[in-house]
Amino acid sequence: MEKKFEQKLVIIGDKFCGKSSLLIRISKQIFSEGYVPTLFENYASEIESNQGLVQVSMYDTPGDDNYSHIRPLSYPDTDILLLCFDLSSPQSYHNIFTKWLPEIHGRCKNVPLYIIGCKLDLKEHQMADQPINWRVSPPCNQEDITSLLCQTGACDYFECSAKSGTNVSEIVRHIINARMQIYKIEREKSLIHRTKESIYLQRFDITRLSVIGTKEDQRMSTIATSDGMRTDKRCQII
Ligand SMILES: Nc1nc2c(ncn2[C@@H]2O[C@H](COP(=O)(O)OP(=O)(O)OP(=O)(O)O)[C@@H](O)[C@H]2O)c(=O)[nH]1
Ligand SMILES: [Mg+2]
Repeated sequence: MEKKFEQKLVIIGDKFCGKSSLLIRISKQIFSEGYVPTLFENYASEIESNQGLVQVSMYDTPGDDNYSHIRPLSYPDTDILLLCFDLSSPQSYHNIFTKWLPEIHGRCKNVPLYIIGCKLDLKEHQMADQPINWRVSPPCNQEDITSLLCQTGACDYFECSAKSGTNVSEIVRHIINARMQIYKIEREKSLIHRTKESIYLQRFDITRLSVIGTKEDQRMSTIATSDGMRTDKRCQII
């Protein structure tokens, strides 16, 4: 049977920015205009990656400040963190820096972070209609994206629309493939480490066997050092 990988994905960001809608689009391929504030909710999705099938458990969190004290319960053992904002809400972008990055600091160490601009359809609509007055605007070119990634430590920045579905599946596939690539490198590193360890142990055992086989009055004194084996000069048994 094909081996399934498991990944825990957690989504955070301001209330009403579109987190639940994005997870519902990913897991059920539907969109609803209605708004039901989230407390905690889980969704699941199976994604075909370059390393095989990945079972992604998606943890939806409340953006409401009233739940700031319980939201961190979702953070332990996170494999992927999505930090969302609403592309039609300057405040939600501003809050990435003032609220969300401070909240995850120290709680999600070494977890790949992605910044997601939600409601792309509204951005496109409003750009034509009445431009949004941003204090600090989200990136519009590769240079801006690089600067945002440097400031936040995020792996990447994407924009999508849960309503139209634009970019949603592409983003998910990209993120899961990137995560599985890291997993593959980590696994290869640990295999190399284990192989080195077993060579070390074999050498140690062989030396001990030869020690048993030597004459009673003489013995090799073998000293294991952290950087390998060192065979000392023959010494007398007392
Ligand atoms: N036009 C448009 N509206 C969206 C999109 N995504 C979400 N919405 C709407 O925005 C509102 C809030 O969406 P939610 O997904 O519930 O927001 P949330 O971030 O989960 O909010 P909390 O659970 O309170 O933290 C809802 O009315 C959605 O229908 C989108 O891509 N485009
Ligand atoms: Mg929600």
